[in-house]
Amino acid sequence: MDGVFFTFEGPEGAGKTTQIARLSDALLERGYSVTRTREPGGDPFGERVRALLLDRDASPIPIAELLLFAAARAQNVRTVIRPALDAGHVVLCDRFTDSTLAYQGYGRDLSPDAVRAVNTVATNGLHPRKTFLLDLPPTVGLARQSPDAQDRLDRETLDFHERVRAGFLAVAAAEPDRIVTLNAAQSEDALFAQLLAAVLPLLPQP
Ligand code: Z5A
Repeated sequence: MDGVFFTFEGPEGAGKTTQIARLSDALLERGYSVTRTREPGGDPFGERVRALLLDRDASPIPIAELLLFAAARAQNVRTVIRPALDAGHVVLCDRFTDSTLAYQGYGRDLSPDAVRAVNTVATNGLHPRKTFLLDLPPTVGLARQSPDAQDRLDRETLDFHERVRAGFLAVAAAEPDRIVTLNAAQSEDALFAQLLAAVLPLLPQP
């Protein structure tokens, strides 16, 4: 049986990690097998690429940054996501291809066609069944983080983060059937209730 692939997107501090953890628990309680993963990251090699990408002292040029995110994704798709889907799991992935369009496309101003082409190679054509965009203003998300914990991308300019948010919203507007936009400025409980109500009808019986 093929599993179901969900991705979670949004600006920094949107609450993706919090909501994925709650959703995972809720699905496990209902008898589903769940695999959680994240990008960049996922398996040991991807986590090493993540450390390099988020290092405050790193200064990759935009195209090198794009290709490193893609390298981590290629690894995650083939070693974590695809095997879990083949085993019938619900796969919850913290960030995926829409982050690349938003950050490297809109944020870094790389050509959207180039970003899409790289995404296609990295994913081997795998698409999420549904994507949940947790949207909130960058000022709100950044205020939720401690400055000490901020990584290289968190520390970009407010203008960069505004372009990223606009990128996410543009991608969501272009693909309304796939991407569900949720207001991430509301309380954790209210957001989770909306998320769970959107997810459960998409799943087969466990
Ligand atoms: N990136 C990229 O450029 N290109 C790509 O292709 C990919 C990624 C895949 C990855 O880091 C970075 O890589 C990211 C994009 C880039 N960079 N940035 N900036 P990440 O995914 O680890 O980065 P993040 O989004 O900044 O993670 P985060 O700060 O951990 O955010 P989150 O997971 O969405 O939120 P959280 O950890 O659940 O919550 C953050 C805090 O807010 C925490 O204290 C919570 O308790 C609190 N919180 C959560 N929900 C709420 C609500 N509803 N109200 C109030 N407070 C809340």
